Amino acid sequence: MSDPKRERGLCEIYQDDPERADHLVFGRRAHADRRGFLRGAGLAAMGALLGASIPFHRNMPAGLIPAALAEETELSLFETKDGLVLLNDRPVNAETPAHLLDDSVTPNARHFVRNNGTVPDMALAMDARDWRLTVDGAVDTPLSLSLDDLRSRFEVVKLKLQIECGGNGRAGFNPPAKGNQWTLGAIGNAEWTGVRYADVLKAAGVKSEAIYTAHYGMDGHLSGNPDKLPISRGVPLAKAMEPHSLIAFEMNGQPIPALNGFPVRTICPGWPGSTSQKWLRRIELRDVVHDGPKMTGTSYRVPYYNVAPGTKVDKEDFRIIESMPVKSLITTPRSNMTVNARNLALRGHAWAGDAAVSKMHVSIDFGANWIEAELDAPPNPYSWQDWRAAVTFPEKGYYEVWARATDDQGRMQPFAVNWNPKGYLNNTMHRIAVTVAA
Ligand SMILES: Nc1nc2c(c(=O)[nH]1)N[C@H]1C(S)=C(S)[C@@H](COP(=O)(O)O)O[C@H]1N2
Ligand SMILES: [Mo]
Repeated sequence: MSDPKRERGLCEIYQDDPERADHLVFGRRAHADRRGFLRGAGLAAMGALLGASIPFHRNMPAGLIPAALAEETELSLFETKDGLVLLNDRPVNAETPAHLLDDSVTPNARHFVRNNGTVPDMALAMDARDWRLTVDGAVDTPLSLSLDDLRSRFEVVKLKLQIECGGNGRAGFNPPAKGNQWTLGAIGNAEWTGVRYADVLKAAGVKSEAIYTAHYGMDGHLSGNPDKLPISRGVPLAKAMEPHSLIAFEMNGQPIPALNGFPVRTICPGWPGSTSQKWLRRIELRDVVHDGPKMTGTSYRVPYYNVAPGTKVDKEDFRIIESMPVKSLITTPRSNMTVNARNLALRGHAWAGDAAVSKMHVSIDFGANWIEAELDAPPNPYSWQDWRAAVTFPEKGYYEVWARATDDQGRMQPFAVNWNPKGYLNNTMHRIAVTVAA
């Protein structure tokens, strides 16, 4: 993939700190060979990486990153992911097949990736020494915090939190909506370590006029224009002050992976994933609703009334999506299984944005009868909840298992969800196919 922005970024690192750049590009192997960059072991290592010798290597300036590698670095991060389906490589977008989301806590390698721009150099280098978080705008005392400041000045908390892309399920809409054609897998529930968003804002002193937050990340715009941001969203002050909204620096006990926002991101759980800003560098408190890229127009917005499929809707009639709706997944078994038994154990997870899930049902007869599943309480609010059920098929043949969660407000997943122009909030029931052979 060609990505001028990223290539320039790497060259900049080479100029500033060639040792770190070598480490980033070649890994530990070339690290010690820096002075012999294009001789001996360094040359051999580079030849091996390029898969060919370099006839003109004597002319190749030290500190020049081979174009072949510059172009591959970001996408090669995708190799740290396990079984994800790549929907787009520029920007990188990848979802997790439902059966790979079986764990109660989603491993880093299985957490989906939704990028709007390019991964910043700091994340590629996994080096946060120079990182600072600025907190400014409508605050009494603007702050500039290092990672150590975050850890030492605030209480550190660990929470299991679900992040779901607002467009998860978009592939199910007809007429189709533009954008990534997510099926089911733009959802994850990792354990995040960080500090409470509220504690950081309180330390800065929230001015009375503050009503909305603005999040700024370090990722690059796809155009390569350094003055443009790929995405900058925010939340109403009340959501930021919610005790489960975090400024997180670890994912499942590890530094946050480069693709998922190293070194620090916001987590505003239960809301569209776009409010959980990756590669965070600045939080601004504003006295108006934030108007950064992907906050305005029809981004992450739906009409406030139902419309027929394909309807053109006036821009004024769109509202910003806040809580995501009730939803569930069947993670065992995977769809399209043939089983040689009449009894089948099912399990999965259910979640409901700001609400909790109170009931979980499954059906094996296209929704004519519903069997109540066993549903666990969440380990903490905003975690998804595990469920399990056992079903018995009356005879051999083709079946579908349908799963339906109900939240604590009595709202249920629909069989078919109302269409909207940008293809958000698809929370139709998950259906899997099961063939019973015996
Ligand atoms: N800086 C930045 N933050 C971002 C994004 C981005 O492109 N840049 N994508 C957002 C969107 S749309 C989603 S759904 C989540 C996805 O988080 P993940 O990639 O860790 O799964 O990150 C959000 N935060
Ligand atoms: Mo998203």
